[in-house]
Amino acid sequence: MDKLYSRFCPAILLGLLFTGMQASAAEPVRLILDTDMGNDCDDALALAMIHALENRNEVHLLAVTITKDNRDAAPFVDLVNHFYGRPDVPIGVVHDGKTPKDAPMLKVPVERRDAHGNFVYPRRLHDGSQAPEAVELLTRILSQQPDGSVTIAQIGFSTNLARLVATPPGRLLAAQKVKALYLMAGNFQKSQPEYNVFTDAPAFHDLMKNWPTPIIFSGFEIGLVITYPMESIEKDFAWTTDHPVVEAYKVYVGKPEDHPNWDSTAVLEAIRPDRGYFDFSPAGNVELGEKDTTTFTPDANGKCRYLILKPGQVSRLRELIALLVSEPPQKAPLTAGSQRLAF
Ligand SMILES: [Ca+2]
Repeated sequence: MDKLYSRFCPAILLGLLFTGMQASAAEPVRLILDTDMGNDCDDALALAMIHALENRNEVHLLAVTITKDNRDAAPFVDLVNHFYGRPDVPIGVVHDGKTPKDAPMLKVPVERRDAHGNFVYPRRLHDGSQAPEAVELLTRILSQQPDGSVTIAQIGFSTNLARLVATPPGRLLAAQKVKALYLMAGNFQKSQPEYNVFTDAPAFHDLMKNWPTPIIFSGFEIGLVITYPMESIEKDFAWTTDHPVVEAYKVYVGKPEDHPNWDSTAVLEAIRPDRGYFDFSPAGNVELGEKDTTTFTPDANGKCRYLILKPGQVSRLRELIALLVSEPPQKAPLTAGSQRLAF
């Protein structure tokens, strides 16, 4: 071994080792968000949290697909993505879907203009009809990903994902590409129907039957307790005068109060599955029960588990989610006043 080699080899090896460790530590979760944006402000809180975690390279938002069949849903998602400096996130919309009714939490920020007539929140999409169909987009995005690499968080109805796996090629694609599916759906404490399930119950039934990967549920009982604090809305956004998610929250909630935050819990666990935020049920199967309730049957070979609240974690999770949701974008927030986009 010559002297030069013996002197530098350990350093090079160490350097390579460290580079390898960094590469492995920095691999972000490849996430697809499927949302009924507009039916509750917690979808907007969850999207803001994803952007904060993407700032930290913990997640890469591959696409957002929407199950609320309303023309303002895609423009709202798009303007939030623009606000956070990620204008290129692909967005897909449901066709012939549920809850087409207009939603003020979407319409107010989508339509608001400044004194010069410019949109306060610039966006690429001005109507959902300008976006591709959701299953088409899911198929394209999944096909481009490495096998077993994608996490999906569904925080609305099962319409899009049930359609994806309704065909053998769709099931095969999901089985190949998706690591796990996180759902905000169901109620595992009480035998009561839950909104995301009963709004498209046939789709939920089909999803449970056909979805090929592990499924982790955040049930109604979780987000009911881990509320979003109104105090955060009032105090944590002093860095901006205009924020589309704060605006959506205020329009939706309508009064100064904490609001249940179901969707962020499923998304947080999807991105940080190893932080011990929750306990888990044993493995089992979830089915559509009577009157659109959800039934869980333990089965060692079952593909489903549901989150269980650790009482000692509630305040930690409320604070954590509020900190992430209120985190400023990495670049200056994109609003009409920032002059970064002329409209
Ligand atoms: Ca939702």
